[in-house]
Amino acid sequence: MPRLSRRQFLKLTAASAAGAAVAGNGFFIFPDHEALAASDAPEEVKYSHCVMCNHGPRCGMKLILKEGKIYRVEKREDYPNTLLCAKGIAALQEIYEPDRLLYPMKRTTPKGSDDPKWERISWDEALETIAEKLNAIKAEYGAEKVLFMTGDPKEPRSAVQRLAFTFGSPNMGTESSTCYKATELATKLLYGPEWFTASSLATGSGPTPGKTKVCIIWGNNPPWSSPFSYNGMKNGQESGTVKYIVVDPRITPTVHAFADVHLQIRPGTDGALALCFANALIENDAYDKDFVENWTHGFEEYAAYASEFTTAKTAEICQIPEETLQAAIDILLTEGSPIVCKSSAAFPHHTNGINNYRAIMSLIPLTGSLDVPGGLKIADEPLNFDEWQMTFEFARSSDLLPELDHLRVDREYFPVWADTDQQGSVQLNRIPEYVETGAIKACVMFGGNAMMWPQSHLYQEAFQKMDFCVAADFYIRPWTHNYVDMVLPAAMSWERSCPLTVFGRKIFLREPVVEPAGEARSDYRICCDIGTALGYSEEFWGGGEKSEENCIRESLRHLKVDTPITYEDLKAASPAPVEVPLKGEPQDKKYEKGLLREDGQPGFTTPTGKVEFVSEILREHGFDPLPTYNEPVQSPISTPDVYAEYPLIMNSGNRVPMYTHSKERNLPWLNQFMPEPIIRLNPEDAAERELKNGDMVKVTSPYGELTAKLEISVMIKKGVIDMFHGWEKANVNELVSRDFDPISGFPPYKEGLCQVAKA
Ligand SMILES: Nc1nc2c(c(=O)[nH]1)N[C@H]1C(S)=C(S)[C@@H](COP(=O)(O)OP(=O)(O)OC[C@H]3O[C@@H](n4cnc5c(=O)[nH]c(N)nc54)[C@H](O)[C@@H]3O)O[C@H]1N2
Ligand SMILES: Nc1nc2c(c(=O)[nH]1)N[C@H]1C(S)=C(S)[C@@H](COP(=O)(O)OP(=O)(O)OC[C@H]3O[C@@H](n4cnc5c(=O)[nH]c(N)nc54)[C@H](O)[C@@H]3O)O[C@H]1N2
Ligand code: SF4
Ligand SMILES: [Mo]
Repeated sequence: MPRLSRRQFLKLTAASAAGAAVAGNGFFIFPDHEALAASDAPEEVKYSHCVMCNHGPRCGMKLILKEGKIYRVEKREDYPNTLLCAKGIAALQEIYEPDRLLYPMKRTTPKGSDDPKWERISWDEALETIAEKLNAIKAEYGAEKVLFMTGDPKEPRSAVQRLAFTFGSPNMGTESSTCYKATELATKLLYGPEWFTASSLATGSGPTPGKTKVCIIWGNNPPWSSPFSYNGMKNGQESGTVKYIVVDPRITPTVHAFADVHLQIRPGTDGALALCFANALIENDAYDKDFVENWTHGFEEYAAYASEFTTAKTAEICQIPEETLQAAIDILLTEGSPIVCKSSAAFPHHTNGINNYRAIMSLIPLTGSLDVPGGLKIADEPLNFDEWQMTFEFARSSDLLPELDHLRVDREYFPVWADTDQQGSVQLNRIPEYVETGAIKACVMFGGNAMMWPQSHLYQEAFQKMDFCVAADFYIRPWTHNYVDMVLPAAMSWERSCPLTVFGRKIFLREPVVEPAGEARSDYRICCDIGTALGYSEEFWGGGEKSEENCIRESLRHLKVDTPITYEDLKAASPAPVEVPLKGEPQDKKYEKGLLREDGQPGFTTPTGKVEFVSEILREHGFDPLPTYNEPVQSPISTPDVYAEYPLIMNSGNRVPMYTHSKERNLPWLNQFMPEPIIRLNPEDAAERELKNGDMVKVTSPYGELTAKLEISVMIKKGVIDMFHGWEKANVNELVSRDFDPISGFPPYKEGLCQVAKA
């Protein structure tokens, strides 16, 4: 323990109680920290947000500085989150990490060679080169040949959209090609493509104390994946009036904390389970006839199809004991409605993902739980911020995108996705095909990660084959950047002020707390600098140091509110937010009042104006319009021959508390908890293979293999493996197939087959 005065020590430990628990390697993260802590220099307090789990500006942080350096982080007072998690506390190590990328770099060896031999260049040279390359591609082939993309960092998205659409390319995509967007697509098919209806319903919600009767949690583990939403769910539970059904192949902390009944389901079969619930509700007359009659489309067809999913048949499909399934059904029948379904952005990682999720979300209208107190609420009078916290008009998805829409590169592969997307998020999962066919020739990426995709090497090869590829990141990540031409240093959360932070109707200005490291620039500034270099000086205010402020001003200029809110208003209120009041009272059953449609008519924005149990959009695209249950493309039932050789189901990418995807393994405060890749097996599966805890094992699938350390755990269902993604030396995505869900284009990360043996 470094020497501290008693006063300083108490302050430090009290402030970071959670930090003390995780900070096994000591508190200090750069050499002068110890001196800083001990010094009598005055403390400065500043406020910001944490983005360590990529949720955009999220948990509020109070930062304590001395001599311009942050030496302590705490939870921000009066802010809607709990204590900081281990990753939030370790953000201090991330910002002062010695390996950060500090300058623009260009490769000096041809793409394809193992070592790019990076060479430092000036920002001027970087921007000139980028402009020259992109403008040349635009002149010769068209602007749409340039792909703009972001990886999991949500913050840069609006600025990257503005850049792409101003340049003339509709081809801007995000990592939500594997995340949130499929839950949103499924809800669009049910409730209508209007953005705010779909986005406020997409991942469901937790229960309202005293009002909700049943909460069904489908494949979501918030204690580890989003501690801030876990607390909201806990409040519902403490009211004592809500019953919980948890559906998960693993016995997670969520199961421990909530489940009245836990359905330990076979991965990928949730659609069958949801149809079985629907059947039970319909057969027992326990559904909302009034809502169904007046506000839904296709009920007869849906009910007839659901009737195939008897308890006995469903128990067999889902590999759940019939009596446990019956116990869940009994809860639904005896408790009544409203019910809520809570799921996650990562839920539809299946070949039948959209339809499974449609079947789940159909339970909401069936039980009359839509937009009623205690049910699944549609946002009241949403502000016109996009999902990434700047206005649509700022992102220019409202004015420029419609003109460019016909040039989208994804429509030929995933037309339902392309046709229902108004924000401008092309489906990225076919990047290798886009490059192979010449549809894409260059890429500008912010926080991209080739390891996020199944058969990752194909994406690495695609970046390599492009005429030009530039990536902005905090670090040089060889697994992606070895395949690009240039890297740009990005400023971290505490070094930047964009985007705005928006919670409901509260808007916070986030002011930078410290200077960016080296020559790092914020993603918003990088977009403005590139835009200006490309020749769009007016649209990007000439780039430069005032870029972020200019972006915020432009975003606020378009905010649809009665009294305009200015940058100065936000600055005067900071660190407190400016709150935009609702016009009048919150409304229930907005569909009855014409509040969901632009034409002011009652109903929904679907083709029939009703909630569609059978989807007319899907029918028009040649798909079965029902929320059909299809077996995973590879499974014990659909491919028994593959199953004979690979008898374990691959459940990959379930979140761990200490890492976010491929990030944070370089931070000692986090790395100590999981220093190497592990794979979990149920004790019976391990015993059958004569494996012991800690053995190094080889995991093989028809597509690839890897080596990891075995952890034997009752947490995982027999017959299924559990492995986290994002490990460079054991990338589970090399084992995952590219059998995409034909509606969403999502990869089957959480199904597929594999085998485990001693290495
Ligand atoms: N097998 C399997 N694969 C999966 C999943 C799964 O469950 N299983 N989940 C999928 C899902 S849901 C997701 S969201 C994706 C994850 O998407 P990824 O893009 O793989 O996420 P990360 O590994 O966090 O990589 C983000 C990169 O961005 C950089 N970065 C972080 N913040 C910023 C920033 O603000 N600006 C810039 N310029 N760079 C930044 C980081 O340093 C890192 O290199 O993975 C998908 N892949
Ligand atoms: N610490 C940390 N937090 C994160 C992230 C991170 O990488 N690390 N990533 C962020 C991102 S981008 C996302 S999308 C969210 C994801 O948030 P969550 O979806 O809550 O992620 P998980 O914790 O993996 O929970 C998914 C659960 O689904 C279960 N499951 C797997 N297959 C099936 C199935 O077929 N049916 C059912 N019913 N359950 C299944 C898994 O066993 C697992 O317990 O987390 C976010 N938060
Ligand atoms: S849950 Fe943890 S990592 Fe995520 S924003 Fe909050 S403190 Fe940061
Ligand atoms: Mo995600």
